[in-house]
Amino acid sequence: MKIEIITIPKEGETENGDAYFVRVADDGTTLAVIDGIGHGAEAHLASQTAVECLEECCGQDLVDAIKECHAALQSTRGAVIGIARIVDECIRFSGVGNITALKVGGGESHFTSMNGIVGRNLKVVKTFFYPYSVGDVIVMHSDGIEKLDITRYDLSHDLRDIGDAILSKHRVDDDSTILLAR
Ligand SMILES: [Mn+2]
Repeated sequence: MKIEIITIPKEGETENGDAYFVRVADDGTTLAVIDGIGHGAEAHLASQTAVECLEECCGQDLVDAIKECHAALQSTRGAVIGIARIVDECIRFSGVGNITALKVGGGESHFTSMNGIVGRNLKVVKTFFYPYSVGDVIVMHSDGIEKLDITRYDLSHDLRDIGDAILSKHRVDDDSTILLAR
């Protein structure tokens, strides 16, 4: 699986409040996009705390990983997190808050996230399951990218080029992260 991620801070900020996590292991490929609430240093601290937590705990069940992050982020302003794990022909997805995540291939499947903020306000966390076939493209992004209609892109192109094109067209005034995997 090829994975490309582009993440850039809000204009005028030196620290990025968005972050990502990737782990390729025998038990599957795990992809996460994290958006620390707000922007700047406090958002950066929140999202980096989540990355450090995932480095420790992401071999676990995804719901448990999010609960671990919730505990770790208590002293921060919190973050929204989407985590996908691809194992054989299945994608598992657990999300809290507004990380957009979808799969393209045989149509579009948008992954379901639950409401809440990790570290602040966590209610129900669930894992949803989606079929995965080789060649399908997984797209995940923060709310620093808006109004993206992925069907307008030729997903057979180089993923980095697609990511650059998406950022140039759909970036808004926030930290912005796009993750593409195929
Ligand atoms: Mn944001």
